[in-house]
Amino acid sequence: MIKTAITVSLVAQAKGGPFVFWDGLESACATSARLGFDAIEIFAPSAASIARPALHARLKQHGLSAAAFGTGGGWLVHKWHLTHADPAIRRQAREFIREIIDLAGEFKAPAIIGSMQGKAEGEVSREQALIWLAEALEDLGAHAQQYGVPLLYEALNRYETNLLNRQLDAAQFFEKLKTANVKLLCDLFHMNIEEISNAGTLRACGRHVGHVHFADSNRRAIGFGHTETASVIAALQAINFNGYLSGEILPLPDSEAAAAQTIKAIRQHLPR
Ligand code: LER
Ligand code: MN
Repeated sequence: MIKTAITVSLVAQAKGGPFVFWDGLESACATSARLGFDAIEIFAPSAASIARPALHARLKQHGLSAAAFGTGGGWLVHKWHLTHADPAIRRQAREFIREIIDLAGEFKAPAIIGSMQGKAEGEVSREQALIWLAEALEDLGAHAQQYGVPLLYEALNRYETNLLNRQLDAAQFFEKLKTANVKLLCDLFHMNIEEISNAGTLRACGRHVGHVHFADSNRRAIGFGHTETASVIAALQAINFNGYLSGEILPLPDSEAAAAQTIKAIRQHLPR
């Protein structure tokens, strides 16, 4: 069954970014549960910043799960990433992500590699960056396996990275890895920039699709832009997707209205 989630950012440096809730875990959990979401997706500054027993208790109290944990705090707070020219920074990036995989694993949730993939620039060729990215996905994907969750890799649009911008290119890249535990995070906002067809791409990626950032063409809640949603949902059903549709969107006109529109749009297509 397809599940529903909404994003909460705990990272001050992410201000202005595409996250719905910004006022801490308690209010995010209370509003998400009241609106009927299954889970929250958490963007934290680091693994150590999360009080684990308190988060377990809060999720339980509200009947919520953790859908996923972002790792982009490593980029926003420290400017670390996996394809940096400096080997010490690449190592710090990998350890930062490994710690979030361990945190997320405790919540039976996957970690997401988005902005932590970095990009090819300066003395680092794209060819070299893709070798480092593959090494990191191999290592971290295998590391996540002990928790029975995948590692999510997000192909970002051309304005954010020059590594892998299209979903099928990323899926084909995974097929060269020894681990089968790396899955796609398909963000419809990035797909609207890069793909010929959102639905056709999801169908082509099939079993590789692990998580969806449910965002409209303008990065607002689905229904507030011009993305054609019925065909996307039909494609996800056709590939037997049973992960999360997670609203990683701008909090417009405000957080609660963006979250309410997200769940309304999902229920229009997937009635309970
Ligand atoms: C993160 O999920 C994302 O979509 C990126 O645009 C953040 O840089
Ligand atoms: Mn995203």
